[in-house]
Amino acid sequence: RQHDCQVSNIQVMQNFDRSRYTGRWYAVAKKDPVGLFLLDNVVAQFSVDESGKMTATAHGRVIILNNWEMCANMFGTFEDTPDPAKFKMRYWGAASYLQSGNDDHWVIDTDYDNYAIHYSCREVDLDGTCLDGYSFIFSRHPTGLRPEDQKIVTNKKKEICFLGKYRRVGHTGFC
Ligand code: ODT
Repeated sequence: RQHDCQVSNIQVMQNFDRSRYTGRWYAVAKKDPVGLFLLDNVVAQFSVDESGKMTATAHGRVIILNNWEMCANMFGTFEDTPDPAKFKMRYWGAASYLQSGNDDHWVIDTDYDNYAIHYSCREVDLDGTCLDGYSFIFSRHPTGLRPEDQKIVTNKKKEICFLGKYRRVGHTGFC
């Protein structure tokens, strides 16, 4: 039952290989959570440390407090779970007034070289669907997804029940 929108039935990347996932990823689209934070110019950089743990940094344009626009520098550490494609992400900002938290971080699909689909449900509804979640579509290419990857990504957006809820994430050089 792949399209019943149950968070617990969402299929994630099989045999996820964190070392092949390292390096730079450009966000090309985002489904926002309630109280969105990262607006655009979002770039994530994943690493695997000497103990094998995944870590990441990210930056992006944000608007904080009274309409103050800035580039947020963010850090994340990832706690492993029994599923190699499902992590718990603890994150915080370089400045104390930036968001921090602990979110699920699932890798839905990736070919490691071109595209990746990230998913996080922050709040599961009583019926088992996602009440508040967010998702990033990443590309290795700052210019966006290759045409041949778009079909795959559209299908996955449908599987995670976020189809039609994404907006394009621009890269203007702000960060
Ligand atoms: O932007 C939002 O609305 C919610 C997302 C806030 C989390 C940002 C935390 C980034 C910490 C550094 C980790 C980078 C990895 C990013 C990959 C996917 C998105 C979190």
